[in-house]
Amino acid sequence: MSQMTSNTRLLDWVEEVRELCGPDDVVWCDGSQEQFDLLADKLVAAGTLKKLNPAKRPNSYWAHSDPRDVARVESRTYICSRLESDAGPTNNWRNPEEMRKHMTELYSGSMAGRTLYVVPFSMGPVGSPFSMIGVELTDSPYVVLSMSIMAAVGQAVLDELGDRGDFVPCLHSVGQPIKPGEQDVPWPCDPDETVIAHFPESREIWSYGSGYGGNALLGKKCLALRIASAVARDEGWLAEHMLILKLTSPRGEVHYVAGAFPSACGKTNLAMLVPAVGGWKVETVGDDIAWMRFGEDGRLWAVNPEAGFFGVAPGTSQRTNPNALKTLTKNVIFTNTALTHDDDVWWEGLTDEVPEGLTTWKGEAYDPASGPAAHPNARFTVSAAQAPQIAQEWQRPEGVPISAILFGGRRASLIPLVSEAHSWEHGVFLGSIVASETTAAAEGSVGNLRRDPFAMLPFCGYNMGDYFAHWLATGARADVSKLPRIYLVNWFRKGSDGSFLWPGFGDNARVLAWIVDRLEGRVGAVETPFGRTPKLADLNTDGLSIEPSALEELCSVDRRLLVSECESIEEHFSTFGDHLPKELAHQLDQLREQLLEVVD
Ligand code: OXD
Ligand code: MN
Repeated sequence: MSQMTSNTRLLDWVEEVRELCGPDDVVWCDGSQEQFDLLADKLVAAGTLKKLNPAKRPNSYWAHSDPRDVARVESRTYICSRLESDAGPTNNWRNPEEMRKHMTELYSGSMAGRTLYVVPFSMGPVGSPFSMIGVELTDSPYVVLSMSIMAAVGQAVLDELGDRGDFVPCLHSVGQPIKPGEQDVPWPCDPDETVIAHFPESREIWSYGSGYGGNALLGKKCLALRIASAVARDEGWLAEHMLILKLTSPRGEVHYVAGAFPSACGKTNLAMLVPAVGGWKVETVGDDIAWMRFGEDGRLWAVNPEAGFFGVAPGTSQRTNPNALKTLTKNVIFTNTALTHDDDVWWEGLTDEVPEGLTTWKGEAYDPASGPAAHPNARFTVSAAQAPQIAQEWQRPEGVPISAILFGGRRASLIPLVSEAHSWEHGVFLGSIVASETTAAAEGSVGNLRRDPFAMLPFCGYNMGDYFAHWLATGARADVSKLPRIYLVNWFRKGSDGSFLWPGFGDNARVLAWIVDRLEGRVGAVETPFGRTPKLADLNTDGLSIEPSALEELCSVDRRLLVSECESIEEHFSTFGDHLPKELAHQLDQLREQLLEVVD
């Protein structure tokens, strides 16, 4: 298809990339089902996709990647700001001019023998004043299909862009040109040279060498988080790695909750939760990203800029996330799951029994001795619109007003099941110290902490210390009575025997219910060093078999463990040097004071 715009900036850029990368032809994506099906057929013929059994999973596909290209590569992800201090201590930095030079060499001729696809996309509903338009130029048809599910794509976006509208240029090449006479491979990539570069000042993304997930679907982590977070700092809003859910109480009260959790902490499960407590309802607005800004009413409103879910498949089951399974019944691209003998998908955790005759994610006959059947980072890509529990207002241009923000990590000890921050500043402190703990089984040592502030460690497009300051400034210019309340949650606390104290999943609704009771002013709380925790009688435990002592332990804070926690937080904070806001150092001092009281 020929070009469908007269936007000269876009036309000039496409021409420039065509000359640099040297594809055989250029195809503009119109967002039609017809074009989607045509590309899918092409990928089936090339061996990249396999069509799944239509009787079991209509219009769905299975892909398996090169084993060297299976996840986001944080070590090769760069923030190329002019000053290194603007990237900060948590990001890899490269001088923008040096990076451009290096990558221009990589891109030179990199699309030979391939087609260059022009994918205009909108993060957020087309036409919403809060949406951001990007254009991804890619030589991967698999990326085109995935982007078409994850964002609004095609002519409508170009129409919105118009002649002079601005967009974020997102250049992507898998980095494996096809030489004349050479046969293509099902999953081209160049892992040794992979680079994912962000230029926050000029708002550009350049990605080379990987065809997988966040490295290649550039609207998600690259645009909607890294670039958007830098834009949000400049423009006074928040671009966050957060789910958004709609919670309706048995009384009919509606509250929208946003939540930031590091990877592997059940964010998608929480966003799609089926409450274990009667009368409560959870609906999904988004499972990964929230853009939040103040509305005219002074409240903080959140938009999910994505149109689909790119979720981790392993561990998803009838018990952990029944809504996800219902969402995945048709129109899905699965990547790196296992394949069943009758052309359906399977992954560890889906069923207790491993089916006979599996093909692994590597395309080999399954042998339990040689590792899992599905890659641990196997993914589903599916439209959010077909999720049965999607909130009807999920694409409302102005978003939804947020009542509460959750921060959670995986902590076997110390951090209570739930605690409420005393203030916005205290909440920012709690967000800044989010961490996940490695387990003894995996690492041979307990208590190995990885701090992941606001779950944004891999996704903040500028200096994380300045990001903390931006959060504090956001609260400072708000009407305090209208700010969301902030909560720290921890579903992963363990007892002395090493088993989880809290059942998690649907039972996490009990914690959400307590939060609503707090928001509605119905219940009191107990003061702890991390904020206010529930009075045990206020937690709804109907139908939950948990010992009162376990519940008490879950909500308690072992002040002795605070000693090493404070040292660890100090060490974490020290990495930000003079970019650390004084307020956070002050919050740490206050935590320490509680410690002194105990030692005295
Ligand atoms: C994701 C992630 O893929 O956070 O959402 O890694
Ligand atoms: Mn994520």
